[in-house]
Amino acid sequence: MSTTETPPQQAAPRAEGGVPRVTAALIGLVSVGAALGLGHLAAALVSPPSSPFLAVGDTVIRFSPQWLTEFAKTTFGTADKPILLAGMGVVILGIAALAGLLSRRDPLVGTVVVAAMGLVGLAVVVLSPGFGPADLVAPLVAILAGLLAFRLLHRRARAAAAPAGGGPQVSRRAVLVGTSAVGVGALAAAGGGQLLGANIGDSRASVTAQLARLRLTETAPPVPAAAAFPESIPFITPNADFYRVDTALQIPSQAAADWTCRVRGMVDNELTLTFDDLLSRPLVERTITMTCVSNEVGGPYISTADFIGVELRDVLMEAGVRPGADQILSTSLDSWTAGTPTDVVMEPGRGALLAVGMNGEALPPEHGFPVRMIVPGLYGFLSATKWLADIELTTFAAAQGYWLQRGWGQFAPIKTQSRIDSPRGFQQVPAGPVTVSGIAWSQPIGVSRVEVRVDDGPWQDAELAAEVNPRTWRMWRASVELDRGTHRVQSRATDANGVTQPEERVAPIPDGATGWPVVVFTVT
Ligand SMILES: Nc1nc2c(c(=O)[nH]1)N[C@H]1C(S)=C(S)[C@@H](COP(=O)(O)O)O[C@H]1N2
Ligand SMILES: [Mo]
Repeated sequence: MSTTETPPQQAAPRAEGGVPRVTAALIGLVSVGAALGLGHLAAALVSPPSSPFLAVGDTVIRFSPQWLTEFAKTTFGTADKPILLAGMGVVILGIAALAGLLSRRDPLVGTVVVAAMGLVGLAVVVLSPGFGPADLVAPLVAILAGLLAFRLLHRRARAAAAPAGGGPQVSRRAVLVGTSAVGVGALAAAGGGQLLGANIGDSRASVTAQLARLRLTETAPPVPAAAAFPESIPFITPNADFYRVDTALQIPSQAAADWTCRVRGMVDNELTLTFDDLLSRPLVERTITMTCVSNEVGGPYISTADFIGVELRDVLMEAGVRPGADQILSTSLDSWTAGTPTDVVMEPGRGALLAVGMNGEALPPEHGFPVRMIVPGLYGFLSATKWLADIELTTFAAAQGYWLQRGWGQFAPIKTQSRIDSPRGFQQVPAGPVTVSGIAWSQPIGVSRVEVRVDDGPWQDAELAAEVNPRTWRMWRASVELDRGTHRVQSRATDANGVTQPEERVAPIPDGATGWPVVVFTVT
């Protein structure tokens, strides 16, 4: 009879809600998680920059307006990248969960959203600088993983939500367990990709061992005790404390054995350098203070290390720079670029390096392993390319480096500056003589004088520690006698030519901050 032949539609009311809300959202989230995780793992195996998640982050950085990158740098400092990635993760997974929620009865919305996100990842990877066919693997793996995870999990969840007899029986518990398992797998894949991508430890260790065995043609004299006062910061910055500034979301990881760098463009003899070529050239060690143009007056983006490397000038002489090639355009493995004035690097005695070592080790991954450029006296943004991949001799008329395109200067020699390190701002110091101390720098000619003044009183000469070389910072201190209460101390440095750092406050953009540092503290 017709009454016993219940049409399937009539059973539908029991499953009307479709997949429970939490499960539905979780399925969206976990599926996109699987796409990101497996995409990251596939990229680590094939071509690390092709990780769709990181490629999207790189693109966000590349196309961010200049005020936004400045805001991020000044607000979050070196945490700006983790914060960007975390923010992106929240947005992407939020959309994914929403897509899951909208697919409680029908997988269409979720399928379309997962596919669309995958296609955005694919497009971003394809349009990234340095794209090659191998870079297709990771975004395609991501799309497949996302769609497959979503369709399978959704089908199981629908089956569990359907009434008994409506199809293959799946318990709700099994759905949650299966979905969670995919989520855990996604996290494991992402973690595995992260580990694999960063694994250049063996190559670094062997470079460190090689550097220890090689005879240097010039060694940096040990820093004399007289170069610092008891109250000074360490003269040589340990690698772990060396300031770090770059646009890299994922540190490029290339083994030294795989490194090559062409020296090409407006040269008579194009060169292709390997890492062994560099080590077979005369190696020099130099103590150099590096500074970032973004450093505010009193800021932390300055550090000093003993760098080991090859004279860049000698390499360029060998390549034969053609007349008119006023720019050395260097490119990193992550497609960042810097345009260095050729005449500065070619100055005899400037001491620009293709550096391979830092404080007795191979370069740390975050400071440019295996090879970086360093030009004493120029801010890093136009000279200190890390993870060096290519050197092209060209003109400023023909090409612009990364930060020049974003409004920073074409020529930016490091400005003479001083910084007060103690007392710290708002510190309470006991009554009696107070020692004010700090650093001053004027690469590459050196500092000849530092003065301090308290509460706009007369300037008084600070005591200078011994100069290590004119390419490094110089330590200073002064003793001041003060009444109880709040005081304001300032400093100013004078370079070897007798030029004093200007009082006028100028922002870092486009070519470096100026102004006298001020510290306010209290004598109790
Ligand atoms: N590949 C690459 N190299 C780079 C950068 C970068 O973003 N990418 N930033 C430059 C800037 S602005 C500075 S100040 C120095 C900082 O070097 P450090 O991180 O070793 O201190 O690296 C330079 N080299
Ligand atoms: Mo910088």
